Amino acid sequence: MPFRPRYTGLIAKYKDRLPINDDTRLISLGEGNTPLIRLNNIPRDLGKDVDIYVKYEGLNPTGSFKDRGMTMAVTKAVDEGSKAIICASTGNTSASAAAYAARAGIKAFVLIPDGKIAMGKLAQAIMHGAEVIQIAGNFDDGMRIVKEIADHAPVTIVNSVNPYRLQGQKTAAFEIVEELERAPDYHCLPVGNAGNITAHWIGYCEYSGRGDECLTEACALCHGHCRYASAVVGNRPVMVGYQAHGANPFIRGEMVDDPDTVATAIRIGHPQSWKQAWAASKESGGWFDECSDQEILQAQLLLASREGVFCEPASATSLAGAMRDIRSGRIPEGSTVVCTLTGHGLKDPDVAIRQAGDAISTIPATLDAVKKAILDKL
Ligand code: AN7
Repeated sequence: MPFRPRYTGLIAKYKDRLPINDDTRLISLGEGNTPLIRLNNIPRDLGKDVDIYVKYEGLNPTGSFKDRGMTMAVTKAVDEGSKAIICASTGNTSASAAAYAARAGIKAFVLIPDGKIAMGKLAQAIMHGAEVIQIAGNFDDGMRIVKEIADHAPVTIVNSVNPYRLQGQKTAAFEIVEELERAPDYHCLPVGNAGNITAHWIGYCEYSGRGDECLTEACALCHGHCRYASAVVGNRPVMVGYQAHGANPFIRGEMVDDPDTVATAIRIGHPQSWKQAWAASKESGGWFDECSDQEILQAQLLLASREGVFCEPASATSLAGAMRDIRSGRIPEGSTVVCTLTGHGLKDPDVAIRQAGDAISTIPATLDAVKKAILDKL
């Protein structure tokens, strides 16, 4: 056949592995199928023999990995007759919820922390017609309220406490295994609410399972009887989660009441998938560690300037941590490492310009001045 079938999103592709019926109306924007980019310059600069890949989830329809979970959550919400969805969000979940609600023709309510969300994400929620409710509190306050609201109003929660979200998000692990023809040795992710690290582990476990037996306690849906597990691949990665220093409950081993970091996406102190993420970490032989805001911003700039890949600050946490652990040898030479880049750099132009904007100055609009400017830099 001369043409390949049109890609129509991850539910269509993985419907045999998702809680979906053949006649379910799919709410999709063509999410998933994101590039797995092999880094060239950074491993060479590190002087280490490692293969580092970045899974560029910023290329999903709304610019973050949240779309993988949202297509599932909104598809199920509509299937179950829901007319409205709600989430608390540091920004990306609200952008995604707003877009998929628009697509489905239902209402989205999004609770965002006052003043602490990146401009691009706010613009998305507004443009997609969500009801934006700004609260004088942080993400964790919003989450607490949203979890109670379902008892008081006919709305479906689409935060990752909704188990369908993680089912959609697990497909990122499937894609990685299919491209590498094995699981990586290490998979590094930024951790906020801890849904994504949990979802990836569920995906890897399914692809390495032997049948109806579930290989992980991280999955809240199957209760030990995984319908989907099948031996696609023999290995599973070590799962490594990195947090921002100011929002580091997994490093402290307890909840953090006043989280703060430049990476506003992961400014979360009370992660909802606490137990599941610990299960993923322990079962895989992994660990959690933290990065300073400065390390995060340096990694973001390095990736953009040395590899041509622009991710948002929170996303760069995975690479910042991985580089440190590669340098120290905790991630040994010879390893294949995947870092998830959870969101696109254009989400948060303010932080980027604050960081790199000094490079711009104004000169006279003359040939001579421009010529001099170029020759000075060559
Ligand atoms: C870019 O949008 O929680 O550990 O409300 O936007 O699965 O929570 C965002 C989280 C990493 C952390 N990178 O993922 C929200 C929200 C980016 C993010 C995370 C988020 P989880």
